[in-house]
Amino acid sequence: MKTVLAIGLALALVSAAACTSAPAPAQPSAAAAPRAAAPAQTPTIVIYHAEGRRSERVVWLCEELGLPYELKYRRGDVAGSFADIRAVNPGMGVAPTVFYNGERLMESGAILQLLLDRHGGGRLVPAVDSPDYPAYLMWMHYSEGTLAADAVADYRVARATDSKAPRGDETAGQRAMRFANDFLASHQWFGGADFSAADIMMVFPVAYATRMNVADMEAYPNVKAWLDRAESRPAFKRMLAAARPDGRVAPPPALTLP
Ligand SMILES: N[C@@H](CCC(=O)N[C@@H](CS)C(=O)NCC(=O)O)C(=O)O
Repeated sequence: MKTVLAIGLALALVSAAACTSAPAPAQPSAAAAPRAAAPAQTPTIVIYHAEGRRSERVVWLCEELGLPYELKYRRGDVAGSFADIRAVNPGMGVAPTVFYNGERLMESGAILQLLLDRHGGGRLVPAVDSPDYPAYLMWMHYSEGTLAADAVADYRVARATDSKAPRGDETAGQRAMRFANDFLASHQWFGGADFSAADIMMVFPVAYATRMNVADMEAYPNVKAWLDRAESRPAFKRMLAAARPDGRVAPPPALTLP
């Protein structure tokens, strides 16, 4: 099994933790002060991954935040990677499966939220009271709850019939792409003004819908421009180098174009 250990900013984080762990002098007014969450220690993060799959979101976020992680997958062998995932997560062998301080977790959106809440320090999330926050939250969930769900359903229906790309009336997956494209007509990013975790969540289903020929990227120019911006980030490129060094491996077959 290929194991990649990304150390990123581990040393910086460790030294920062060391600085904050020194005993603080007692504060007489501490009882009256609002309680802030204690800075989280550098966690151990083990990401069970398969190339080109949703586990890339967790790798990308760790790269953005400079969090150290251990990446487990079999390079060039997606079936083998999934066999390893099932060995550690027999009840739900999906990518990502992540061990966070030894606790087994799945659902990429929840894993991203946990890492941001505990280790993000406010990065990649708009402030809760900012105008961008409601849309940020919507797109965080839309990525799996609407776009991925609808695009995958379109794909499966087509595969179960003639394996041809949808033509004629707009499908649910295409509607979900159009709604995203409309939002991006007036916003740079899905989190509003700045790149955020919502963008990390949205890349997978957008890439899936367009690569599988569920939707034609040319019909969604704002999404196309956004994807170029997102994928040009240095952390995305570091993710690719660590998690997809040979490109996509064993992707599902695309639907045939008319
Ligand atoms: N909603 C989950 C979906 C996880 C998921 O279905 N991952 C795919 C790979 S992209 C998978 O493991 N498929 C294999 C299977 O369902 O058996 C998440 O966002 O983490």
